[in-house]
Amino acid sequence: VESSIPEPQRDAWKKHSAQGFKTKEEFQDETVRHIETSLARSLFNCDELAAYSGASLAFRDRLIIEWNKTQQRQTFAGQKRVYYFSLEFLMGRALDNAMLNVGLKDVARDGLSELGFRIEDVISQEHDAALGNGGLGRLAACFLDSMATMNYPAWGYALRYKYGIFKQEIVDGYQVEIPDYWLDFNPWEFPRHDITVDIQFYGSVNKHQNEDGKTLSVWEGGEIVQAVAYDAPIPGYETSTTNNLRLWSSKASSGEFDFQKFNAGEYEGSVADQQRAETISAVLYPNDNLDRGKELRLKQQYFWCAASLFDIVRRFKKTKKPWSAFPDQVAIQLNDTHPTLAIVELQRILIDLEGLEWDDAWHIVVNTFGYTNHTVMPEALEKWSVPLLQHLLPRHLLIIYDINMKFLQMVEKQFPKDRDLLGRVSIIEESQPKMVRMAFLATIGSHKVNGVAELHSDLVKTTILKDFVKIYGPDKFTNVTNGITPRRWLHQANPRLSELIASKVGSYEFLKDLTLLNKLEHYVDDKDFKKEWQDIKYANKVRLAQHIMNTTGVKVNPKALFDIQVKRIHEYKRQQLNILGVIHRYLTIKAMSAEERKKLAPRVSIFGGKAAPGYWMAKTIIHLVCSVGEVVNNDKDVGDLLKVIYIEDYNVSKAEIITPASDISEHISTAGTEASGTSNMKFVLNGGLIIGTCDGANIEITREIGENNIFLFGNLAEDVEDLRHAHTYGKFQLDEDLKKVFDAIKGGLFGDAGHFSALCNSIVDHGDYYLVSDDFNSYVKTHALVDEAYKDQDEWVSKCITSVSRMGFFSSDRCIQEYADMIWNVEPLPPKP
Ligand code: GPV
Repeated sequence: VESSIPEPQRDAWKKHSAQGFKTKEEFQDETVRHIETSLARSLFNCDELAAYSGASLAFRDRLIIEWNKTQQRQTFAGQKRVYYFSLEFLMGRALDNAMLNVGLKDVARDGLSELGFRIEDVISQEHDAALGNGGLGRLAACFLDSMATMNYPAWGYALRYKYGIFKQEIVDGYQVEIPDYWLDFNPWEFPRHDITVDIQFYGSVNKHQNEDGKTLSVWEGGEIVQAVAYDAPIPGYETSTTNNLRLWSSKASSGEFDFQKFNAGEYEGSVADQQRAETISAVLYPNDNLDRGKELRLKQQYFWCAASLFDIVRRFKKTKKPWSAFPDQVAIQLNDTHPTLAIVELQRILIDLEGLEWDDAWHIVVNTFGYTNHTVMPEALEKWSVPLLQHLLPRHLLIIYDINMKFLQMVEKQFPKDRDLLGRVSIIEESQPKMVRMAFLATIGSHKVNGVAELHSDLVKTTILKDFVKIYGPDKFTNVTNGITPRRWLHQANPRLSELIASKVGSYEFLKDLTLLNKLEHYVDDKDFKKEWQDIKYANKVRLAQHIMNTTGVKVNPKALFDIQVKRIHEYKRQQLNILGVIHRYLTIKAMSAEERKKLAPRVSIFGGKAAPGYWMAKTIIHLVCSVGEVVNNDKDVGDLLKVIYIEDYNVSKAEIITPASDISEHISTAGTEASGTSNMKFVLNGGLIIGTCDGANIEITREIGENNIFLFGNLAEDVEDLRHAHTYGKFQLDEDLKKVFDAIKGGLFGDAGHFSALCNSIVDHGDYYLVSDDFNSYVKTHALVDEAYKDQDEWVSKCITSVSRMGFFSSDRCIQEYADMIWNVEPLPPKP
């Protein structure tokens, strides 16, 4: 408090308080001032990048002013805050979003235009903030947007990676990874060099007696790394609430940059120490739905959790409230198990540093945390080896042992006769080496556990956490079906459709209450409306065709049916099923007469997505898609009937171009493997239909929009286990049509067949774990239905409009409402009108 400006001087201060621009004139003032001073450029030296930088700094100033007010207001109100812990925030670009959310895009468009720039060109200068892999990271970004829009006092906590997800180049049909150094110029972050936390690693645990004769465990020695805060403002839509995303960057602590070494002539050694500290926040791990157990990743997790908790505890202590009030002030949501160490760290702070009794501390911990699970696939469930934890975080391992012991004692009391149960639910897996099961620890340390779609939440309860349902009862486990923000994924990505919708439903209010889309249903038979709808879709397809032309040199016909699958490349997501289906289509076309070909609807099969750098099968799938494209796109017999495209470097800003341009998109995971999926929602919201399996949120989308408006196929989740069992016991029968496809590949139709043998063998010889063969026939037949349906454009458009009108449920605003009511118990704090 001693850093406040004294009362008598405050009027002078307030007179000069920053306001932020409102009018076009003021926007231009600010933009030009930033270009001339912050960037030291002139009107003789201002390209689009400089214009982007100047405009962004002008908007950042505005956001920071609102940020300051929001934070003061929230602190003063003293109500509970939400802290969303996520190792990934896949934010994409910020300028367009900031312009739309503060309602000044038109002002900026006019202002920039008078200065000689087209707003679209300026916006597209921005480098995506790509601190995430896929759906999990994008969900976190949508949640930030919704929490700010709904005026919840909420912060995100994450790492400030120097390198985001790699950039993908396709070279000769293979994926090549390029490091994504994105911090060269990032106007959106705000360094807080005064907000730092020292984080300890390694060392040992020793017993000490305090004055009262109590034995304390003291964690001593090891090394210290410093966490420095960087803040990014998160504006809500049509509200002045501006929340915070705090990113931690690592550097050597001031004591660590060893001047002794320096004086002893070991300058290089001390610089090396510095760099070693900085590696903690250097790079985002590029794996999606896969756990690799690397030491540096564990260091990232602890570094981020410890810094964030220190920050939260520091803030709580300023309120002077008793520790028992902590869960009334703080809700922490764990985005998957990556931040599970936060549970252990809070327990450590409370018992070792603050002197609370174990049980009192544990009560606070459990009431503070909620855990969101995003997968039931075994290879993606995190485990950390006990020796590694022992080495890196010796005190935390002891606390994990104590948590486990008390938990197992409780279970034993409850189920005295069930000896196997204790081994099954123990946090420690008795393997060689022993492993800590993070999903179990997260479940035990949280008051609520949720899955991300109904089917998935049921699977959580019947598979990986079955025993825990028996122990805690069903109420600890719940579902919050995922959603997406309509601001970015409709209004920003598809402004013309958003405008058309607004003209029919009366206002842009649907962007804040997406259920208002249901008013569109009155217009399903409105001829003029349908015509406009089709025109917009066509324009969006032309835009994508242009992008494809510019980046691949392949000309595609925007009148063809655009069939799109863009997402991370993964065997469970089954891009292999898609490309094998495309080959089947190609072979069918080749076998047709000219007459038959005339009846066929032209198609463009579009793929996009990154493969984890070490995931060979995923890379092989990319190579197969590219190889098929080479052959098909140059086959004169085929012409416009089929084109196969790989869009390089799929990311958030590309998704904003791709999503509005689909006629049909593919969400075809093996039933029971895709926890929810969120791109399915984006495509339907933008007036595309989907072909999909009965998996994840597809099921709920079907329930909302009606089964006549979706193309479902394939085996059900409940049958998957039996089918796999049948494969392993010799009853595997390769689908007839699929065999022809494999014969074509083996015959060298798409280049050296050796490249694809492992991919084919995984299906033919190695048990077809993802049921590609079992679902092939049903997939191909369903695509034939898609072809038929597309011929009746009038009916097709009706299906699209009906679907959009029923998508209200899938707004991330609805998710946040559910989290707030069922899990966090927090209230919004709207700004004063
Ligand atoms: I675990 N998800 C992801 O993107 N990365 C991961 O490491 C894990 C899960 C995804 C799921 O695969 C999607 O089904 C889901 O929609 C998304 O998380 C958000 O919940």
